[in-house]
Amino acid sequence: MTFEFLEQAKSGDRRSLARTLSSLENGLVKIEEVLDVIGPVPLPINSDWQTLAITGAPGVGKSCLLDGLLRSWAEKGLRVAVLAVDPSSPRTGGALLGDRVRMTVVDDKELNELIYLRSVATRKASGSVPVIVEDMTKVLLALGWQRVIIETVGAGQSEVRCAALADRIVVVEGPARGDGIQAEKAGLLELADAVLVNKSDLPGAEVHADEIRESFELGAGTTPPVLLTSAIQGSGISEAAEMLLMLSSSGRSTRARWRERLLAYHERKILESPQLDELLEKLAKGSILLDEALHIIGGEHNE
Ligand SMILES: Nc1nc2c(ncn2[C@@H]2O[C@H](COP(=O)(O)OP(=O)(O)O)[C@@H](O)[C@H]2O)c(=O)[nH]1
Ligand SMILES: [Mg+2]
Repeated sequence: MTFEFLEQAKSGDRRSLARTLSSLENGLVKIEEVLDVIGPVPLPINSDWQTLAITGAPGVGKSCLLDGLLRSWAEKGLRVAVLAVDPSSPRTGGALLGDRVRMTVVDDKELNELIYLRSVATRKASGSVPVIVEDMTKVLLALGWQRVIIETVGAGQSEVRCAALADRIVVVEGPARGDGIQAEKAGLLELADAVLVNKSDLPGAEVHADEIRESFELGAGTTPPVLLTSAIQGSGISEAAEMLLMLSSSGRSTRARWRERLLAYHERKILESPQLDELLEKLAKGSILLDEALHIIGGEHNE
């Protein structure tokens, strides 16, 4: 089967790029088939990251921040693509509308050539969302997008796993709400290479930044940078853009990240097993045990 749109995506046509990504999302093509046509994922240059996750609770201002960050990066001539993974939008099943309205940077005629925005429709997606995001990221990098940003809500296993795919993770927080840093937040902060405390125009932002810095000081290794930003007022954005571009991995998050990647990889193996249907059938009938099913899936790849 030939996929003409892959060739067209390779020559820079955005419609064909969109079609390629949708085809991955809907399970109509395999990543290997796509890369066969468009070419391999380039290796990173020096120690620069290729993928950055922006994660945090809904409403903290990730999309607004990204609008400002993209502007700064595009002004430097970087080609940046964004994958917005946001299951919270009821209308689209992704965040297309919600995100597009605030992304003013794409209205800029000089910069929009350098920016590509795409939402991942998490409810429509056929396979596991982290797997789809991983594949889409590969395609974007292979097509010459220099950096890929993954915007994802920092709650829920699938979302955390999407973030863990990235080379670096920035956690976005809002002002303090007087409840300190509870377990769920601490778990997310464990993955952070940097933290942006947004809405610094509102009271409590500095207090919260201090709380986060203190919690980092308790851990081992270098502490991730914690910066204050106001996406609405535009303050701290160019500093944050600069800091993020140079960001090295904090090291302390490495284990937690590999844990998520290992789980995602395992899930992928299961979902992509050619015997999955058959095994589910047998499990349902009670003719095999879970252990046996896992063993069969594991064995497929060692033959
Ligand atoms: N006061 C204030 N509001 C902000 C700031 N950044 C974003 N917001 C508002 O917070 C809401 C959620 O922003 P959005 O970027 O969609 O958050 P996301 O869900 O994290 O992507 C919107 O109403 C924004 O206008 C900020 O720096 N200060
Ligand atoms: Mg958003």
